[in-house]
Amino acid sequence: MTLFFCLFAAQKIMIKPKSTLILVLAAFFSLGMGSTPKDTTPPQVSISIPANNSTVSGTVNIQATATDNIGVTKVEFYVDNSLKSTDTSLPYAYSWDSSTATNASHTLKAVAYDAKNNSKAAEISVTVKNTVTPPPTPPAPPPTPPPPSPPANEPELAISSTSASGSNASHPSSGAIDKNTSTYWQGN
Ligand SMILES: [Ca+2]
Repeated sequence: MTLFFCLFAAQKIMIKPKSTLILVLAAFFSLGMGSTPKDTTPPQVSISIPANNSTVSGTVNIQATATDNIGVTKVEFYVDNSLKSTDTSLPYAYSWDSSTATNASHTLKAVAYDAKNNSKAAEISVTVKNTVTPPPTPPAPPPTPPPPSPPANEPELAISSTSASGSNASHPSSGAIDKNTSTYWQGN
């Protein structure tokens, strides 16, 4: 194909130099000779740390190993399919605070890219097991003061018709005659 265009171009050069130049340039770019080589090969990637199906806690250093036929441009790190970090230089790593995750199984994924955006993913599973600190016990409430005692009852005065104080205390019942004073008490 290249030979065809070269011969074609050479033939045209001798006849019409200006239009031939356009043809040569068109042939040059149509063959991809002026651009970078095509890369359809995706990178290779794996998660080297931590080990698959391992139990982790605290801050977890996740490391990925990635290679490509041309060159790796970046590695993305995902936890449960949520993008957490992108690393563009070696070593491809991400420090994951596992205390932000539940004590359960989680998926860690690394996706490597090359300059042509070819990508490859690698996944592992880990079980998070962090120490769960119980919430602090709230301080005991202050003792409840005893309810105020009702005011002490004053001694009841025994009031009766026969014990009432005053001069009437010894008054006989109405209509009686006090023999001592010969006074007739009118009932009131
Ligand atoms: Ca590649």
